[in-house]
Amino acid sequence: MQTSSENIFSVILLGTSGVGKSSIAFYLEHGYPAPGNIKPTIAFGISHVEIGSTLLGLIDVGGQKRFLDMRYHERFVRTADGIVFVIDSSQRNFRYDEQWLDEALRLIPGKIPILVIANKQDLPIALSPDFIHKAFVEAHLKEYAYQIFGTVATDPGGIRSGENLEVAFEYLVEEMIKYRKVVVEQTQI
Ligand SMILES: Nc1nc2c(ncn2[C@@H]2O[C@H](COP(=O)(O)OP(=O)(O)OP(=O)(O)O)[C@@H](O)[C@H]2O)c(=O)[nH]1
Ligand SMILES: [Mg+2]
Repeated sequence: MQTSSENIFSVILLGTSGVGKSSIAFYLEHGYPAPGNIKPTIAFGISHVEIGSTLLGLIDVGGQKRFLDMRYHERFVRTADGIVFVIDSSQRNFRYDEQWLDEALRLIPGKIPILVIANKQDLPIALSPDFIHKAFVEAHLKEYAYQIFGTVATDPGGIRSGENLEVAFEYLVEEMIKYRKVVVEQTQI
C-alpha cells in the first residue's frame, strides 16, 4: 500500500471493560477473530489496520474502572482523527457507557467523526442498534457526525465473526477524509 500522511489516520476505541474493543481491533488487524481467552487491556494497545488505501493507527484503551478517568486517554482523544465508541448490546444498564461518552466528548476538539458500535449482536438478548441509539446515544451525539452499526467481533461458532466491522470502519474512514478536507480548507482561508 502507498502511504503518505494524507491517508494515515489516528482512531481511538473507547468504551467500558468487556464490550469487545480489543476483539474488534484484533479482527480488523488480522482478518480473523481474536482467541476467546483475550485478556482485559492494561492501559492501551495499538493496532495497524488497512481499510482500502487508508492506514489506521487504532488505539485500544483499557476500559476497566481504574482507567475510567479520562486523564489516562486524554492525549489520544485530543489528537484523534476519529472516535469509535463501543457498547455491549447485551447489557441492560448503560450508566457507565454514558459516563465514558460524556467524559470523552468533553475532550474532543471540534466535531470529529464518531462511529458507534453496538457489538455482540450474536447474543440472543442483544438489544438492536436502533434501540440503543434511542436509549442514550442520540441524546449525547446530536451535534456530531456519527452513525451506529451493529457488529459481531467474535462468535464462538465463527459464523458471524467480523460481521459489519469493515462496513462500519469504511463509514468512519469516509467521514474522516471529508472532515480532514474541511479542516485543511479552513486553515487555508
Ligand atoms: N458473543 C460475543 N462475545 C464477544 C464479542 N466481542 C467480544 N466478545 C467477548 O467479550 C469479552 C471481552 O472482549 P475484549 O475485546 O477483551 O473487551 P474490551 O472492550 O477490550 O475490554 P477491556 O480491555 O477490559 O476494556 C471476550 O471474552 C470476547 O471474546 C461479540 O461480538 N460477541
Ligand atoms: Mg481490551
